Amino acid sequence: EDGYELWLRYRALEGAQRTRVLAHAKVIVAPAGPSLTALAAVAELHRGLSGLVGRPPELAREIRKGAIVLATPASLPAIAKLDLDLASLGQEGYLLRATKVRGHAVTLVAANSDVGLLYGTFALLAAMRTGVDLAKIDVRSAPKVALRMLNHWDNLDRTIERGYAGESIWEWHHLPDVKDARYVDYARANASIGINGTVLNNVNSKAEMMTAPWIAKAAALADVFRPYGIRVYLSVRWSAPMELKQTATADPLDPAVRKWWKDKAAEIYKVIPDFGGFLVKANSEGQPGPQDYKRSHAEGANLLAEAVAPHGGLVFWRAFVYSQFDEEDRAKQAYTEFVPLDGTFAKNVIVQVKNGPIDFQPREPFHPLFGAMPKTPLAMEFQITKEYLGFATHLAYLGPMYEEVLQADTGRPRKGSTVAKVIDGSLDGNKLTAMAGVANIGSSRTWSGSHFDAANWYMFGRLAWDPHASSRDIARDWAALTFSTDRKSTEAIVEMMMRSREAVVDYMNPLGLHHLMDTGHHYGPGPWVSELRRPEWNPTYYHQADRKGIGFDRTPKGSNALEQYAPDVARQWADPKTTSDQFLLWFHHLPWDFRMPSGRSLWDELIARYDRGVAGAGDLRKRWDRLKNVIDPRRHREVREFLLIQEQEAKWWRDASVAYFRSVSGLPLPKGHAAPPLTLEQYKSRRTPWAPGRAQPY
Ligand code: BDP
Repeated sequence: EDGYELWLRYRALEGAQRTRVLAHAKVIVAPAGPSLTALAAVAELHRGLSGLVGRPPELAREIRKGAIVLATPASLPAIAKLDLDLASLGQEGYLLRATKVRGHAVTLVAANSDVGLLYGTFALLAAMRTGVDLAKIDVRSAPKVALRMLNHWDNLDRTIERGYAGESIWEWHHLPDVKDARYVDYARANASIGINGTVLNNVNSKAEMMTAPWIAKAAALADVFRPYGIRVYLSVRWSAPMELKQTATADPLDPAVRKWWKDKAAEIYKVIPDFGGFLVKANSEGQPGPQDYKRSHAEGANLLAEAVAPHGGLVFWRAFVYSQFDEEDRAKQAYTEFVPLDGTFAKNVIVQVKNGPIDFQPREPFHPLFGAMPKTPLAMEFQITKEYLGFATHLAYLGPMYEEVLQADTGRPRKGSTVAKVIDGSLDGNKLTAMAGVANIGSSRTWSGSHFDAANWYMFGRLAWDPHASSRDIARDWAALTFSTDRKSTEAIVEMMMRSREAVVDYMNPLGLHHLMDTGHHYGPGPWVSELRRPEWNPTYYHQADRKGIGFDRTPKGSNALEQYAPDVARQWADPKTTSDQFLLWFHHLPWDFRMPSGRSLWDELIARYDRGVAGAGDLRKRWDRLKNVIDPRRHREVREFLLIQEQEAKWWRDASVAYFRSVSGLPLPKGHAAPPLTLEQYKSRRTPWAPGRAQPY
C-alpha cells in the first residue's frame, strides 16, 4: 500500500459482502458497439471486480439474472418502459437500481450518456466496497454544477507553483509522443469524482503555451482524457501575441490582436475539437492584462470570448486582482473592480472568484463578490494545494473550510442565498456554473504529497458535484475507500480529519488573523515581516498589532470592507460583540483587554488559542497512534512521520507568534501558558532554507 491507488483500491472483499457482490456481478451487459467511454466503464468493472471478488466478470450480449446492465435509452430502449425518470438526470447524472429488465433481476446502471454510465460505474464499485446491499440498491445522482474543474499551476519546466507533491505529472519533454500510463490513472481518479475539466498550466502563464509544439502536447493529453469525460483548457498569457512577435501590441481592441486570437483558437480547435477554453490571470501580481491599455477586464475577457465562441469555448477570467498603485484595503479591490462590470461580460465568460477576499488563508469570510454580480456567472475557486496550511506535510482536511464558505449566507438578494446557491446557479437561474480547485497533484507516488492530502482532491470533486453535500459524509466515504471499511476505524479517521483544519487555524491564524506567514514560501511564521516593497505583502499590514491592540479594522471607522457585504451580513460583523470569533480580528481592531465571550481578555484568549492549536496537533498524532493495528504498516508510518513534523511545527508557529506579539503588546503570558523557549530574534533568524512551490517576492 503506497497510496498510488488513491480511493480506487479494489482489495478482496470478505465474507457476506463478497458473496452478495458475486451474486450480482457475474456478468456485464454493455451497450453494443461501445464508445471509448463505455469501454472505460467496462474496463473499470473488470479491474474492480477482479480485485473485489477475485475474478473478472463475463461480458455478455444477452441480459441475464444477476447481470450488471449498463444502458442508455439509446442503447437499450427497453429501459424507457421502466419509469426511471432519466430526463431529470441530465447529461451526466446516473441511476443505480436493483430492478428487472426484460424479466431478469439485474443491477441497472442507467444514464442519458456514456459518461453518465462511467460515473455510475464508479459509484457502483464504491457501493460494493462500502457494504451497500446490491439487492436493494437505489441511487440517483446528478451534478449540480456543470463545470467541475482542476486548475494545475504547472509550469512548462515541470515545476509547480505552490505544488508540494513533486514535479508536474505532465512529462512535457516526452509529449506528444509518449503518453505516460499515469495519465489514464489521473483521468480515472478524476472521473470517479466527477471532474470534467482540467487546466493544464499555471495561471502565471508563458507565451510559449500558445505555440504549435505546446498545443500538440496539450492535444495528446486531451486524447487520453476524452474517454473519461474530461476536457482540456489552457491558461493564457495576455501578451502572448506580442511576446511571440506576431503583433505590435496586446491591446484587446486592436484588430490585429483580435484576429490573432481568433486564428489561435481555430488552430487549437483543429487539434482539440472539444477544447474547453481559456483561463486568464490578468493585471494581477505583475501579469500583463487589458488594463495596460486602459481597457477593462470585461473588454479583455470579451476579446478571448469572441475568439472561442464559434467553437463553443469558454473563458474563465479570474477576479484575483489587487493593484500596487491602489491604497484601498486589498480585501476590497476585486469587488471595487468587478462589480461595475456586472452584465458587460460576453455570454461565454465566467468570472472565477477565490473563496475569500484575500488569498486562500486558513480562514477567511466568503468573498463579497458572491451574490454581488447577479448578471455574471461566477465560478468558485478553491485551493486544494495547501499553500497556507502547511503544504502537504500538515494534516488539514479542507472539507469543513469549503463547507463553511459554501454554506455562508450572502444575504443577496434575500436571506438564505448561500454561496452554494450562487455557485450552482439556482439563485439567478444561471446554467453556466463552475467550481475550480487549484490541484495538489504531482508525480509523488501518493499523487498529492501525503496520504491525507488525497482526501482534499477527492472532497473537492464531490463538493463540485454537489456543493450542498456534507464534508463529514465525504470524509467518511474517502476514509472507508482509502483506509478501512471497518466502521470504528473509519469514524476515528473521520474525527481526525474534521478536527484538523481548526487545529491549523488555531496554531497559525487564530481569531480571524490572516497572512502571518513568512515571505515567499508561506510555510512558517513571519508575523514580524514588514519590509517588503508592497504594503499588502507584509504580515504587519494584516494584523496591525501595536502596544494597544490588534486586528484589521474593516468597519466604517477603518477600511469599511463591510460595505461590500449585504446589509444584514455587514450589520452582524460591524459589532465585535456579534462577530463570530472566527472573524473577529479580520473585521476589528481591538484593545488587548477586550472582553471575549469566554470571559478572558483578548490577549489571554489569543495565547489560549495558540496553545489549543498545539494541543490539537498533538491530539491528531495520538489518535493516529491508536490506529496502528488497523492501518497497513507503510501508510501508517508515513502518515505518522508527517504528524510528528506537524506537532513540532505547530509549536514553532505558536512560540514564534507568541514571542512576537508579546514583544508588541508588552503583556505577560497568562498563568499556565509557557513562555516560548527561544528569543524573538532566534525565531526571526530561523530561515526555511528551501521550500517547494517556487518562492515569490510576497
Ligand atoms: C497566491 C499565490 C501565487 C499565485 C496567486 C494566484 O501565492 O503563487 O500565483 O495566488 O492565485 O496565493 O494567482
